[in-house]
Amino acid sequence: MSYVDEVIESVVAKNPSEPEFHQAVKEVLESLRPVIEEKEEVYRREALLERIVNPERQFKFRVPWVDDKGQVHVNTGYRVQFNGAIGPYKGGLRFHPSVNLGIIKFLGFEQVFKNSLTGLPIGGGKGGSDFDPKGKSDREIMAFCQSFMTELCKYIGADTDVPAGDIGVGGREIGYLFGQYKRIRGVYEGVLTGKGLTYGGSLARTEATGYGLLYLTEELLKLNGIELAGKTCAVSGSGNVAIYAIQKAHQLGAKAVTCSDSTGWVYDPEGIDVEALKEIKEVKRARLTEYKKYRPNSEYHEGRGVWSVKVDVALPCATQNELLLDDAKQLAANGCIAVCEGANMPTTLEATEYLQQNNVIFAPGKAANAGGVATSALEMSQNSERLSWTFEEVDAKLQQIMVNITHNMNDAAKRYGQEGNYVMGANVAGFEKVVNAMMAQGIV
Ligand code: NDP
Ligand code: 2IT
Repeated sequence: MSYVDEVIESVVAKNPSEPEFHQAVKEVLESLRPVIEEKEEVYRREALLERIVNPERQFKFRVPWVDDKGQVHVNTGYRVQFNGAIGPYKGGLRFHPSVNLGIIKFLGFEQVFKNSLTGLPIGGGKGGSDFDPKGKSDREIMAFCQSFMTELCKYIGADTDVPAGDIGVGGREIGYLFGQYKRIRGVYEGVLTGKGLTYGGSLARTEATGYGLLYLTEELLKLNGIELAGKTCAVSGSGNVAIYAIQKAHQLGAKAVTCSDSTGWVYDPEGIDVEALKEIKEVKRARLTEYKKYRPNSEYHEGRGVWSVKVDVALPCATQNELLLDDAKQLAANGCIAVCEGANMPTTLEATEYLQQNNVIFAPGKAANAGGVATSALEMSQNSERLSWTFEEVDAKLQQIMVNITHNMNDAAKRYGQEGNYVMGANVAGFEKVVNAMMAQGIV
């Protein structure tokens, strides 16, 4: 059996009930086959792949908190420090009832290669909790965040592990988490990114993932001789990534006509109204049913359905496995040119294969959504030098990073004779740097 197949088999056997982790490992290792086969003997002797698929360490802890009625609840907290070969562990925290160790491991594994692709010195990690922030008061959110950080603060630090936001964790949560870290550890340091601008946050971090997604999409289309301006886009999700993806799409002359949340989706043929969306989601923290009040000509539908709309570009920005084989078929049949992933692993393996086989340009999340973590690394730089850069400075660096990622994944795919296979290109480009660093640092 080939080394790749052996390792995939052992990951499945040793990590039962973690299908998302299996999926992420398969996607990466399958596409790295030619790279690994070139050096199979060395890699085997070094147990390189076994080291790559095993987190360096993982923490699981109890998070008790009290609700507004005095009832005590207990959630589970996680932090997985996946790979620290190229820098301090870096990656977001997710608060969502679906969170379990397998989800955090898939996200941490992806993060290792994504962070490497940014070209910046950050290792890979991820954390979170099965806590559900929906419908909770501000005080309940604060109580949870303080309890979560009381445990997490033992394992993190500006030079060791630097968490940030992800699903269910935005500016409000980062503020409460930072306050509690500072209170317990007594250190004012850049231990989290995505902080508020008055206490060490970076301009453009809020916008970075969505903006970066569009910078990469524009560059990738350009490489393929296509202009983004004038194209229509379907966006899923209506959170941090989706909102700023829609905003940047409009700024670049494209039109985003959909968005969604976990209960339904909106079709606005005139283009999604970003200010309305921001007010509904960032201020009122309400459902998308509200959108029609702002835009009477739009349609609201229950359930899922954004991929049924005829568009040129699809930008999944909600969650994992939200774009299925049937959706891929429908998008391709409707003439969709490109799918670029704003979320982490939103497209299933079968859907990805179908899109690639049907000549739909496909940019994997670890490249396409890397602008968020890249700007987090820029926040870390600013914290280290105790300075703040202007919005324009950060945004220009973000643009350059996304352009570089686009070319690096394109070149890596070409080097292995698989031009246009950006899944392979991104995995190869991300893997090479991490493996180099690991080999140089010995068996650790
Ligand atoms: P938010 O919490 O801000 O928004 C998430 C959005 O996705 C909401 O509209 C939410 O709807 C929807 N959603 C979440 N889970 C589900 C689900 N199970 N089914 C249907 N809809 C769902 O998160 P972000 O925008 O930050 O994150 C979105 C994606 O982007 C995630 O995959 C995340 O890992 C990835 N990402 C985020 C980065 C960042 O900087 N924030 C960076 C790189 C990637 P509802 O509110 O109804 O739950
Ligand atoms: O998936 C991701 O890259 C993030 N949620 C952002 C991580 C970060 O450290 O900014």
